[in-house]
Amino acid sequence: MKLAIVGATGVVGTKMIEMVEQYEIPFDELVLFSSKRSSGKKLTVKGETYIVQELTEEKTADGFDYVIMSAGGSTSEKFAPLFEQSGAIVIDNSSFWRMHEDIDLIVPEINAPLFKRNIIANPNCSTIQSVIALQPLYDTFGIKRVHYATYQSVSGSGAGGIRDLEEGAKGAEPTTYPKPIYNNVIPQIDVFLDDGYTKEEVKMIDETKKILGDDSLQVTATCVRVPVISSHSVQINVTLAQPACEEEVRDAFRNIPHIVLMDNPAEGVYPTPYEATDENEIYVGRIRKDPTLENTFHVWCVGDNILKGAAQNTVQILKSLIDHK
Ligand code: 11C
Repeated sequence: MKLAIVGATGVVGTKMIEMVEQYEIPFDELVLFSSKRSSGKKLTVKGETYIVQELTEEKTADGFDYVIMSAGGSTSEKFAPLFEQSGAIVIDNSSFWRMHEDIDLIVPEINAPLFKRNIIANPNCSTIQSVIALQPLYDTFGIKRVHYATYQSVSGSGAGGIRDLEEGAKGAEPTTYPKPIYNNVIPQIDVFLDDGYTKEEVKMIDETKKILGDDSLQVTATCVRVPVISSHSVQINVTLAQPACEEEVRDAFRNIPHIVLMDNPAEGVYPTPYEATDENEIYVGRIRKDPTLENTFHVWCVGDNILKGAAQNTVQILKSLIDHK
């Protein structure tokens, strides 16, 4: 099996390499690609040293079976179809392909690809952890409406976001964000659209419906950047399709291997980015009834945005394709 990792030197790419090792992806040949700027760097995978190569059009025809990409929308737009035409299955972490009608948008715990095309999209990080938390409720009670309020870490913006926070603490001006993120919160993630929503908010709304396969779902979102390095937090206000009590909602999260329920506020037990960072599971807690709306609950959800939100989900998709081949 010949595997390519595109964007190998980035924040997500380096975690993809760790995940390829952790999930024991059985490749015979591996090629690491980056932009021209990062080419020539040396990276170690499974004890072997690899020199990162610049991705060019010619190299997409080098007989790859699988390609995992995290190199931004324009790179994915151009190169994913070239790899696909050369016979590879591409799993892409950018936002470019996600909402195309013939492209699968996959969280392996929830849905499986239909393969109209051989490009599979990895969802947005804040969407992945949120749909992981919603799925048990969707399956048990049905869901009518969802309101997300996010508290997203700076690693979601890659190295530039981490730099803005760390250098901002020393007084530097921001270069990635429109305002300082150090000692601040910014209610803008990605660009504003004509209706006043941001692109990140629209991603969460559209991708949630696509992954759960339910266009009738009412979803809205406000996405906010906070001065945290790793792990996104999402406050989910969810209206169920049928009545339930708090304990039944809590029970829906029990015994699910990829979810950790931390919900005992009286003992100070609830999840924060501190607990979720570097962990593969999604954490939920602070479950309580919202008395202002019928059948409605608050669920607090925290997940490592670089792991399950990006690199881990991508490599889990790859593993499930290899396992079911
Ligand atoms: C953030 N969620 O935290 C974004 C990063 O569509 O893959 C991921 C952007 C995307 O800034």
